[in-house]
Amino acid sequence: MSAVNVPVVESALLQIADKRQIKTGRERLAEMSPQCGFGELGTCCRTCYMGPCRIDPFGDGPKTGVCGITPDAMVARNLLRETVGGAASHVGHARHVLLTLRDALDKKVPYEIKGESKVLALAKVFDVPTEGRDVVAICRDLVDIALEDFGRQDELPNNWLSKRAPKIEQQLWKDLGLMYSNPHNEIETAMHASSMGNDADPMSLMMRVLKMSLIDGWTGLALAVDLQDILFGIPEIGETEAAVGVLEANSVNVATHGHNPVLSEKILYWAERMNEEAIAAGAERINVVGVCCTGNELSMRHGVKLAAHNSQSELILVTGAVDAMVVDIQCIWPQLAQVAKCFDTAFITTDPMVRIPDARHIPFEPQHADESAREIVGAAIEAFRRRRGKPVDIPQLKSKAIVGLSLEAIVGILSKVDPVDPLGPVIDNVANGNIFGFAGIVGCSSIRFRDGAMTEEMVKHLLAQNVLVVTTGCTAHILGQAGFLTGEATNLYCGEGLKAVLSALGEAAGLDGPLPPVWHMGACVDNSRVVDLLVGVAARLGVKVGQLPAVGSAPELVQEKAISIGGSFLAMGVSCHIAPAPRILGSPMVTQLLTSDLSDVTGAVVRVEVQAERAAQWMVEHIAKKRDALGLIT
Ligand code: XCC
Ligand code: SF4
Repeated sequence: MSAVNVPVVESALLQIADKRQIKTGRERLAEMSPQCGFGELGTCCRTCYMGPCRIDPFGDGPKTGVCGITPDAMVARNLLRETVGGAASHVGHARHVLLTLRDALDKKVPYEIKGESKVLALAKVFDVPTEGRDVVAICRDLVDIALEDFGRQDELPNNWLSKRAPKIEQQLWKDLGLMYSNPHNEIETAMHASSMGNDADPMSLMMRVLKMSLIDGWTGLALAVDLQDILFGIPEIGETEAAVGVLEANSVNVATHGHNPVLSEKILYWAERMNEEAIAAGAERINVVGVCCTGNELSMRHGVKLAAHNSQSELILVTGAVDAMVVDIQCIWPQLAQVAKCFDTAFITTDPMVRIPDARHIPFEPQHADESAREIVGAAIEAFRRRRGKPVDIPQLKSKAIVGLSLEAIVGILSKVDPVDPLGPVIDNVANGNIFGFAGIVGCSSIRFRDGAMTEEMVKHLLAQNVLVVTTGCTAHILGQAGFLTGEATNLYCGEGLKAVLSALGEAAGLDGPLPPVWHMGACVDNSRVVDLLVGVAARLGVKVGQLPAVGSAPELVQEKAISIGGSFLAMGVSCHIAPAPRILGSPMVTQLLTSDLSDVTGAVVRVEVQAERAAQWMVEHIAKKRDALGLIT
């Protein structure tokens, strides 16, 4: 079943699954095909019980829903609900971290402030006085500001938007009516407006999509990341390894999966302290590895090894070597519980929102974080006891990976080249074309694209043309496994200009070789770090973010969250490539807006392209246009 160019890790794991007769997502996808054409076009509506209604925009069938709604409005309304799903996920994540931080300050939960410098940096942004005050007091003010953002009922804009986002763009958003107050009110309003018999104007609905995306970007991503940095520290550059070969046959392997480091940080903490118990059970040690975004969080801050991206989450279980897979929220396939049952693997859910039949549920609340984490690590040791002596099948495949490139870490490296004007050398190299431009390649891993190695192929083309790549999310796992997060990749794939810059930076950073050509900036929420980087470069150049020679891409779209993140880039003026097509093609109006007319509104467009080389080529051409407009050499 495996095509020739299936990435080697998947190919090895699929063979094991095949041998053990375990069905995988690829087979379920094949059984599901052909998938629903109305759904793909976005012209299927189930909003009320006169429906479901479906419109074939290309055939002779009905041209509106039973209620008379047009395909344009139907598509926009469906897209809005996807964006709400994404924003609700990120805002919920941020709020959980916020409440944990609040309780930490009152010593009600066993967490403390590890990122003092972040507290001070944010105090500046939010005009919180620092003179003669201790860090807890300053942090309390920040927490109050964030809490107020969740409660405000008036028209005042949300603080995390108005104080954290760049001012020029805010003026545009104000003019477009996109400024928001309380994210919960807005989510309610969006669900209300998109329920039966409300907003039926596609343009109005699309503005709601952009507004919801801003909520995702600022009260979701930025807030979550800012507060996580306060609680767990700002990531620093470090080295780790990626791919299934990081599992160890004779160790207690604990795979942390999900998104929220409030859980995984504690698992790691206790795993380090329970090694003796593991050794008593016959193991060499406890080996915590990371899956998906919480894996990225741990690798960014602690160099924890990266075991699998989302579409490999079931595949690493077929090794039989994962003793516990512990999950928090988002992107958890229910199938994992079924695969775990075939082995001694303890599949452990922890969040009341994520209950999965056949999973073991160990509730994790920050108040009892230590007890729960100990119980979870204990369950992993127990599972190892059961597994001990049985054969496991771990493909010995892994790559080195440099991680931890937070904005602060990047500025730290650049400061060694120019302490007074850290961004100066970057700007010079953009101007002379050594760095042709920037691409944020982010988002999920999709079995619909894995077999063609969509992401890896795109990145090769971009690097050859001197485009510096930053990455987050499951894309970072993909690129890590393929070796792109190493200095060798710089020598292997980059054009001469980019190679020269990265070699100089590698030396400045004290690395043996060049800096990698792909910078791992974290989990999906850490796309706010990408935004902060772009905002910093734009400010230094005195231009708008949308004028930068920069472009985004989600080459293997899976989650609603990727839609709302993409929307927040579009609102900033950053154009985005995406594959597969979002569910908009059934609406001529929405398609025209996103692929073209939006450039007159925010300056950005969406480009759908499922072929890697063509996608990369579009990105390079887009960057070239931006360079032209800035009068830079192309
Ligand atoms: Fe989920 Fe974040 Fe997508 Fe991976 S990249 S499939 S969202 S885990 Ni965030
Ligand atoms: Fe059909 Fe309109 Fe009801 Fe949607 S809201 S299901 S289009 S009648």
